Amino acid sequence: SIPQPLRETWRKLSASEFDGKEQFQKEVVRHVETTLARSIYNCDDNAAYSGTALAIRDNLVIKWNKTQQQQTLQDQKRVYYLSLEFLMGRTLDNAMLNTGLKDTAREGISELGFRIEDIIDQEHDAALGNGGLGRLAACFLDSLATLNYPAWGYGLRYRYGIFKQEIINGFQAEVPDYWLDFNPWEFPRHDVAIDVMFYGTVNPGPRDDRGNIKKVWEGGEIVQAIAYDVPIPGYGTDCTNNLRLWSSKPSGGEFDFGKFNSGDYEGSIRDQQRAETISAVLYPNDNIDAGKELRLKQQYFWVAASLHDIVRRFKKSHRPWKEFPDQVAIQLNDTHPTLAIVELQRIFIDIECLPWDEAWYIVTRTFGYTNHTVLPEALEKWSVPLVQNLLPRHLQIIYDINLFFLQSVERKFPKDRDLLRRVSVVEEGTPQVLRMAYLAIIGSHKVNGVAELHSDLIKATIFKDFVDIFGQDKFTNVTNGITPRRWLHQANPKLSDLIASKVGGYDFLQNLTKLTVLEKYVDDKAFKKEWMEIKLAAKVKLAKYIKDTTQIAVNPHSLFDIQVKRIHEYKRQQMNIFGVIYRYLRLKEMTPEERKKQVPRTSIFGGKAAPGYWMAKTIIRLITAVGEVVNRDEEINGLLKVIFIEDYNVSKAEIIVPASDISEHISTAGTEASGTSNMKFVLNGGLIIGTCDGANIEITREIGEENIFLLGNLAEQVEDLRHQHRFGKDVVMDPKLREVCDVIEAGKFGSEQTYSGLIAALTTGFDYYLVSDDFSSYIATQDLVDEAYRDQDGWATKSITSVARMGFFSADRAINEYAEEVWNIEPCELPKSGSRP
Ligand code: GL2
Repeated sequence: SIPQPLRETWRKLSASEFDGKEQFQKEVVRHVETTLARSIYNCDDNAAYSGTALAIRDNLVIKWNKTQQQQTLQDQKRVYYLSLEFLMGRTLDNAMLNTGLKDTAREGISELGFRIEDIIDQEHDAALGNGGLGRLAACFLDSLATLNYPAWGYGLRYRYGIFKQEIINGFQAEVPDYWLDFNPWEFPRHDVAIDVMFYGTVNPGPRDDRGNIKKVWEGGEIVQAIAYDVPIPGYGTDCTNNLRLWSSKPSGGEFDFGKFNSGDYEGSIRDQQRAETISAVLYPNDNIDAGKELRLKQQYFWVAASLHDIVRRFKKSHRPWKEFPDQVAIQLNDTHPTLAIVELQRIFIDIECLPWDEAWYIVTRTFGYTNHTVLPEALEKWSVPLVQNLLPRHLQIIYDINLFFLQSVERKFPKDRDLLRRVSVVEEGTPQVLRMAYLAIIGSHKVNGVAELHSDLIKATIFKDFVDIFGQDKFTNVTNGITPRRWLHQANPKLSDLIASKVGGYDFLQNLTKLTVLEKYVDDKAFKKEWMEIKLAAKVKLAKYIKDTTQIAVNPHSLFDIQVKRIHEYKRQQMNIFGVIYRYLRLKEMTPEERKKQVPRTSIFGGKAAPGYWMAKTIIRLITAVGEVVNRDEEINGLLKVIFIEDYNVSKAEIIVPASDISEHISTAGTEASGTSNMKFVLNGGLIIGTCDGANIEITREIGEENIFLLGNLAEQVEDLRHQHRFGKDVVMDPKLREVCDVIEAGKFGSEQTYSGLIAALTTGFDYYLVSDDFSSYIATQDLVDEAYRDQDGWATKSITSVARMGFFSADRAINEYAEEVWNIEPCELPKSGSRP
């Protein structure tokens, strides 16, 4: 750092934020001309985007530096959010809104000859996540900064994010998503380089102070982790937190010069590529555990680098180790970072030479674990031989953690051998596997689910034994939330402005319960009219997007029925498309007079299927095939359209979400842990049709049963129904569904063979997801939706009332709950802009 006497000079010269339109313009032009080496003659939208992003970034960086200095100075407890996924989407618009620069930028850029919307549109999404879990992490970062919490995110800097989806001949094809050609939002920190070891052996070393023989893990392959930092601005505050993403590179040089010089060019770069492969690509599975070695490498690489960083920061304070949990809270976003528990224990006992019990006490007070799923196929299990080979020392520590845990269980529940078998981290079998969720529970002081039903379910089912062992208090619920900044203010500025005009300004964006004021206006005719006009404008915008990208014209006055999310059997897009087919069949039977009475509908789908998930890909194919038949059927034209929006992602969601009349959240009860798009749609004045699952239940409680279309069997009925499917006598398919299947099997949507798996899942596959059981209820509920939509005034009432009651679902509320119940952290107030720490 700069010597004391010179600091005054330094301070005088210190960079300051631009202020006002002209200074902004000056910065944009300067960046276009000098940073990009472009000129007035070749500045296109893309260059204008880069110039704008760089100008906004300059201001952001100044706030970011101040925040980091202040947080270091205050030296409070921090939270570290470990997530393998951060589905950030675009940054520029969000950064402008959060820092209050949007209006300045809009005007400034327009005088330079560009439209702000076109510029925003140039940005590539940062798509480092699969779906809800990754987007939740991004919303949480926004809230942590907005609420001034000292918090860091830690993740991986994938060179390729989630693949880009193309629809070719109706089928999904995957294209790599290389997003880093120009990314002004990251700052490489080549000085923050951490060596991470894999493989190797564990050997006896020298004796420690207490005379015990130390274990030395050595001789492995070393890969370097390089930090890339991303500033995360809060809304209406200068607080700008840090997201640190690790990139892998070979340790000790680019490539092997020995091999290079002897002519072995391929060999010389092989190690480099091997190292770089670790952070090369995001695994594209949502709610499925693939168990691949490279994935385990990613996990350890990220966890080891992050913990090294956290421990190093703590050591700078020269506090005793026992104060570690008073300074550090680490949240495990799902089981993906569970090795952090083992790594911290390893650092304490092998490197810092703490006694086991002392170390373990600190470890367990540091971690919190969030469970995001009960689906058995998503629960992570690592094969013991794999871990033995890749992380031999960690396996020993896991065995010890497990042994001491099982001994404590034995003391509490003597001779219950089956209990010991059930709760052991090591599951017997060939090969043995490690149950990561169990390890996460044992190593954390709090375990939470993400919606009330989900938190109750994990306590009653997959983690029941652990509740008996550790007691109720260790298990809690934190219902998910979403950031209203991105999902209302940014995505739907007109609605945000209208709301602000009624609830007394934009404070509601930081205190979402202020939305309740809107209830006063549910009978205000002028307000309702404006409300519905804004909804229509959003539908017109989406219709234009659909026309531009698919050449299909949809009627913005039709009922927009939207289901956008990852394609998964448990989310039941198949039930939706079966329902669409059923509707089509009814329309075909009608006389022209009867048809005139029908509510026109546009069924919109979007979402990616995991590349290896064949059934999900078949569902996409059925949707596109139904579209091909229905959209060109002139007889019913206008009454039904079926659209599949290619490559659904965060920036597309920002167009789609404001445009929905009804959105579908129809998972088999008990399978969707929470869901968060349900919250986004309702916050934008869309109604929902859904099952009693995940956060739908709490949404119903908040907005009222009269404002939601619920359907289907309840979670507590699911097991019985599944049993009946397998062992019951006269199990017959719902007749309406039978009719739909017959039409598919008759080849109406192309070769029936394409769909044989989908039909078989309902019949010989015992209909695990209960499509047949819920189908009648689904169809009947869709009829109620039509009925309600005919009454546009009543619809507007439901829409406004629902928005007014959505305050609970702000991610700010969720973060405050974590801060209080799990992390025990306080906000860090920054001095007002202008003054220096
Ligand atoms: C998920 C759940 O499926 C989803 O219901 C939940 O809203 C999110 C965030 O808590 O987590 N779990 C999971 O593994 N993925 C999710 O989206 N991928």
